[in-house]
Amino acid sequence: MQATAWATQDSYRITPDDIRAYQRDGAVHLQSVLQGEALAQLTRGLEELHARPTGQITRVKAADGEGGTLIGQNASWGYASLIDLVEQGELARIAGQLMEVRSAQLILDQVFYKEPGRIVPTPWHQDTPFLCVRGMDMARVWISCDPSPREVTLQVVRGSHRWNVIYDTRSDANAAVAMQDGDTEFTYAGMGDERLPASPDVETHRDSFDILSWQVEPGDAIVFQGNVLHGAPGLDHHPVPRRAFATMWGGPDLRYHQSAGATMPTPQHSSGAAMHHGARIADYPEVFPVFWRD
Ligand SMILES: O=C(O)CCC(=O)C(=O)O
Repeated sequence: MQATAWATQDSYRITPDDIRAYQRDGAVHLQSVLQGEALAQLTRGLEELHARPTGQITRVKAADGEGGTLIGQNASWGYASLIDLVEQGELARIAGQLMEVRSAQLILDQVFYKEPGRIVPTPWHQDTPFLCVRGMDMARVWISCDPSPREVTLQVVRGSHRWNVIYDTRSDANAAVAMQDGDTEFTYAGMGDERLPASPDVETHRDSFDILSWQVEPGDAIVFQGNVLHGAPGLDHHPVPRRAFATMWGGPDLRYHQSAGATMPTPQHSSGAAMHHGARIADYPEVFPVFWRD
């Protein structure tokens, strides 16, 4: 993947209100970020992954064995449509402007392809404990290519990015899903840090949390800060797939973090140079490629 081209499509204008909402609530809903050919390109990429799942793929079902979700990590390595979308730099710019930083580096991208019928929930979690980075300059751009009612769309706990706590990946909420273990599957086993508190089971105690949810249309984005608690509810009968592409971006001051457990693979492997715990990711553009500069 080469960090060469900047935005080539019509640019989505980030307003001061968008920035305020992102910084205050930890999440903001942006309408029609991708349209026309860019939206078609996203849909093509997700369908290619579903038809030909290769690379770092995880399969998830509901706890009772029903439903099907494919999660593809670093999917933009393997599918031309997704690589191109990332290289255009528009997603990076949106993240960078909401974070109010001067450049945006790719930390991770993932496809969440939920097949129609039984929609499998995504248990509530923070993204941070899965990652080898820490800090506030970390924005996730989640884009749907389907009409997605709030019953199946990503939801967030408002303001949880400012609680100043990183939870572990373990949570009672994880019992809602079954990861399909197989030789070829990418596994989340061993990720996290057991010394951290378990992530709260927000779904069971929804009334105790201030939850933001949105109805989204194809091409809409929800951008949220990496420390935000978030999840997506399941649904018994849903007529269309619920397909989303989520890219995680870091500003230059985000710090490399040597986690006690395993972490998600980085977009590029280190070129052999040791990365130092606490160093700025700006020092490692060969590992976290830059796709936008102001
Ligand atoms: O799309 C989903 O169901 C989950 C997305 C998510 O957890 C993420 O983007 O970090």
